[in-house]
Amino acid sequence: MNVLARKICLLGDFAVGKTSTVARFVSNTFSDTYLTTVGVKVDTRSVPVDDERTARLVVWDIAGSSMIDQTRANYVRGAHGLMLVADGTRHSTFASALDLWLQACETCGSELPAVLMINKFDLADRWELSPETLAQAGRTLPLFKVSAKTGASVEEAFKALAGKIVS
Ligand code: G3D
Repeated sequence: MNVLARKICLLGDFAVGKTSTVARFVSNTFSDTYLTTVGVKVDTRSVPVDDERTARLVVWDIAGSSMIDQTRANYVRGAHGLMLVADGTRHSTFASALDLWLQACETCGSELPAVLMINKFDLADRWELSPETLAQAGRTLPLFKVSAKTGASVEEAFKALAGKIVS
């Protein structure tokens, strides 16, 4: 089995659920107790990509509030892919996720593969994103409606990114 290490960076506004989606993916847990990420947290999990290859995802999660330009540049440098995270209940976080993607690509000087997770699908009745907005974004990049709380589609989103950056 060929094991390929790949760096993934989480990008998204404060409190969209970056830390929660990583915890769901890495250890299948969810905590309601809010603990702000301080600095950078790095977790890993391996996922099979096909019969011959496994991606060892090294997942970087950074505190949004400390994301000054230089920090962000260091954070995304060397990334193979980006997990963009928005909160479906806050429309502004959607535009931010796409902006952060463009800024990261500028920093790295190339278009980084990305997947967009719209988190908090368990609160779908409070979502502020229209089906048209979601459909349009889905034509630009793979989009998953996820819930770190219930676990819905979190695994699928990370596996989709793994497939993108290994293929
Ligand atoms: P961040 O790492 O992007 O800053 P966090 O975000 O993962 O710390 O999550 C921010 C808040 O959103 C937390 O709530 C967390 O429990 C909540 N949250 C994360 N994912 C989900 C989800 O899928 N559904 C719901 N309903 N809530 C979620 P608090 O209340 O502690 O601020």
